[in-house]
Order: sequence, then C-alpha cells, then structure tokens
Amino acid sequence: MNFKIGRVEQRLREAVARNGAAHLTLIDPDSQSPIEAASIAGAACTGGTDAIMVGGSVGAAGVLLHETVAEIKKKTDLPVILFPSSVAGLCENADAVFFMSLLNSRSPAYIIENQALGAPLVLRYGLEPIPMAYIILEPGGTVGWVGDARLIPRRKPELALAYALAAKFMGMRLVYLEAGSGADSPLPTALVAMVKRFMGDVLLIVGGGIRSGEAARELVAAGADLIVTGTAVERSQDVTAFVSEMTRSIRK
Ligand code: 1GP
Repeated sequence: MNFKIGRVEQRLREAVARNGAAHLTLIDPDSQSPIEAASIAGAACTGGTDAIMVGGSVGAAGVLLHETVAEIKKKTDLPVILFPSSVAGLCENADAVFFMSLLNSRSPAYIIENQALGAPLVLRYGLEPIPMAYIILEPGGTVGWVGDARLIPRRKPELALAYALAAKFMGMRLVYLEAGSGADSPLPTALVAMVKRFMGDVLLIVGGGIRSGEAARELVAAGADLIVTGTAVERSQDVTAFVSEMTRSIRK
C-alpha cells in the first residue's frame, strides 16, 4: 500500500528533517486588510518562516479570505495552507488545507460534518488535503468556544496523549495541540514531551501563546515539530526580526 504524501506536506516534512523543526506563521484574514496581511507574510518569509497558514474562528471567509490569500501569494512563494474553522474557510487559490477534525469537540459539526461538506470543494479546488487531528487544551480561547471543545486540562497530559494516539491510529499524519490563540502561556513542555514519545512519524504541531524564541525552543526541545505563531507576529513592530528570532531559536 502506498499513500501518496502531497507536495506541501512533503516540504514541511523535509524542513523538519533538515532543521529539526519548522515555523508556521498564522494570519487571520479578519485582523487586517489583505494588503497588510501580504506585507506580514512577506516579512515573515524574509524572517525564514516555512509556510503561511490562513484562517480564523470568526470572519475568515468569502471575499476577504480569497483576497487575503491572493495578496499573500503575490508577496511570497511560500505554501499557503488554509486553517479553516468550517466549510466557509475554504477557497480555491490556496495551496493546501489542514484537513482537520476537532477530536475533542462535543459537536459533530466540528468532528465530521463540516469536513464532509468541505471534501467535495477540496477536490474541486485542487487543494492538497493534509490530514490533521486538532486537539484543544485549556484555556482554548475563541476557537475552544466556537468549536464547542471539551477542553483538556493542562494538568492531564494523559488525556492529550489519548486523543493524539487515537488520531495516529486513525491514520492522521499531523496532530495539532492548541492552547488557543492569545493564550497567556504556551502549553506545558512536559505535556508536549509525553505526547511526542508515542507519535512516531506523526508531525506534532504546537500553538497558542508562543511569544518568544525561548518559549519556542523549549517546546521544540520537548518534541514539537512545527511551531505556530499568530498573535505575536500580528502585534510585532518588526515581523522579520521576530520571525528570525523564532526560526533561529528552533533550528538545530
Ligand atoms: C492559534 O495556535 C494558534 O490557532 C496561534 O496562537 O495567536 O497565540 O500565536 P497565537
């Protein structure tokens, strides 16, 4: 049996193999104009980020989403990966989509219904689907509320591991541990380390509340393969300098 891994996922896997870890810049189309989003993406590219994620819990849809992706693609050749909160977060001009299931949601809408409605669009748009489990931990932020997540307590790493293992056994190739955008602090390194021990070839993504190179380095040392930063990039006065600090800190 030979499951074909797509171009964008392959590129992420090669970056992780080469550098020890990779950095993803998350842009929420609802936070700035498409031109400003493109300028952030261009600066992040100069700083060495590995790919641009585009998505958000509220308002990342329609013309705004499409134009944000279009402007970003004018400024950088980096892969643009959609990070949708529902079927509305899909558009045809991106390269790939994190085709994710929010495993600890209480709502079938976020576990499978949006995915079923979105799958024919992913096919029609020619997007590369990257199979990913999405697991939200405390505090969870807006996405935890919108996604009706039964938040995993930070002090219960065994629960995070149980969900991550279920994802692995179901054949998902990426697991995203999410603290929620703008979380006060990143996820505990001990929790990341416990999950990583059992992941094998599954890529482990960690995001939420990561604001410094040092925090990112500690998470990578614990086992994170991919580090996501959104809020800190958006708020940065010098995006290139901030992303350079991130990428320098996490690479071996
Ligand atoms: C949110 O994990 C991401 O989905 C990024 O979080 O905005 O806190 O960087 P931040």
